[in-house]
Amino acid sequence: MQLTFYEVASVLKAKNDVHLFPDCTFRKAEFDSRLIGEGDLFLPLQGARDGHDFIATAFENGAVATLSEKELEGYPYILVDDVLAALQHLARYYLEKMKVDVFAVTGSNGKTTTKDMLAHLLSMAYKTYKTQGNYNNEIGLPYTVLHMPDDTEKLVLEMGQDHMGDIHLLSTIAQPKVGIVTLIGEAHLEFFKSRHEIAKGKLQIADGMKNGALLVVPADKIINDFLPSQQNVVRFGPDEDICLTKLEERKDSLTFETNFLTSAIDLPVTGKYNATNAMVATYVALKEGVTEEAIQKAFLTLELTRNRTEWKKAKNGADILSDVYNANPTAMRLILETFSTIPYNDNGRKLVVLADMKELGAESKQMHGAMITSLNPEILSEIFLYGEDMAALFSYAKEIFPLGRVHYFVKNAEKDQFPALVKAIKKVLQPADQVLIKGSNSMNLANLVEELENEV
Ligand code: IGM
Repeated sequence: MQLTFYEVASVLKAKNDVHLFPDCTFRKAEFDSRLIGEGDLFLPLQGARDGHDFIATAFENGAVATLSEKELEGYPYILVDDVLAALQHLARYYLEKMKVDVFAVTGSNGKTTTKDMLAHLLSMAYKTYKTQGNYNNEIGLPYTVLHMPDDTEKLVLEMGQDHMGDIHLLSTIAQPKVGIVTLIGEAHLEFFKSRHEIAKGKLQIADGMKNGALLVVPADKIINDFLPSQQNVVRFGPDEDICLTKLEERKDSLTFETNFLTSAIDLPVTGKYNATNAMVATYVALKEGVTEEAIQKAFLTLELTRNRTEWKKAKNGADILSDVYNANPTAMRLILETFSTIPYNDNGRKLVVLADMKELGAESKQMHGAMITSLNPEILSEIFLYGEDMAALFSYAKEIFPLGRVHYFVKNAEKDQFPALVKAIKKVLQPADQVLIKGSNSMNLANLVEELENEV
């Protein structure tokens, strides 16, 4: 990362005298103290817990400085009013300093695929970096910016929206050269009243874009009210500015032609929506000077990232909200709160399966127990807890949930009740139910999701 201590202090208008501390160049910036290494800047964000509680751990792990909203003794720090606002401000400054071109992708569906495709095509001609995992919110986006390699030329950023105004903020930080909206969906995970409101929120992608910049959007009429006049708007869809003119689908691949390419493109993935996503990525890559030949070649080696949080279907029809790769207290609380807010299926219930979050250190049991404030017995019908540290949450949950509605399963060096966990869920899961499944990767909940997909 090309940022020095004094530079960051000056950009953020530090409220303390940083010249009491030696200057240095930061290696990288992290908000999770577990990821801090030698030479890093710590960002104490407010998550499920206050990041300021982990400043000492960050320094033990090698941090050379931290941002802070409080005065500190004994550590080099930069005093700011609001660490999150500071992170966002720093990301904006860093993009300008590093002179990278930003490509922003949003949309209810297909944004991850389109981002991956565009980044892959651009990487044929440029040093390209992109959003990793689900780092597409007001924390993840600026974090992604600070994590781009020093030689990055093109940066492809995914922008997620949970609330009105989210995309406005992200676009203002990123100031994209190109904006892409993939689809205005019904997305049941979004806190929006109507498709019209969703469209309004997504079109805020133009808010940080310069006059004349390229904005690629679907032909969907719902966005007509929000089309900006200052940007170069290109619409995609049948008989629109850009469109598919031919589509051949096979078992595990597809071929398409468009109204702007001279030859056909082969893709090692299926689904018409993927042809559309690929067409949009191709259009933008061509505009950036990637050749048609390079694009054709690139698609043959495309690898798409799996969505970390995804909706799946159990064999009996129940909806599974699966998030089984990574866990920290903030992410677990966020998904519990989101899951609790979405509408029920007709006559359906909400069930929750939570497994241990790993590597939380000495306070781990306490942090697991604290999840109780995100478990509402009036909303959630049944709770399944799995793993050693989840025992702490079990002891609280059985106090507030009706008898028999909270189940606990052991997993330790001696004993693993995974088969009993699977059996218990299969016994109660009804076709109209929704079930949230969340825990650290090493808890192997991916196997549980697979079991439910195959047989209930
Ligand atoms: O939801 S997130 O994962 N997110 C990341 C950005 O992109 C979108 C999704 C997320 C967010 Cl939005 C915000 C925060 Cl602050 C994650 C975090 C986060 O990393 N939270 C963390 C904690 C909390 N609360 S990381 C972490 C804790 C690690 N920490 C425990 C608390 C380890 C630790 C344990 C014991 C100690 O004594 C010291 C450290």
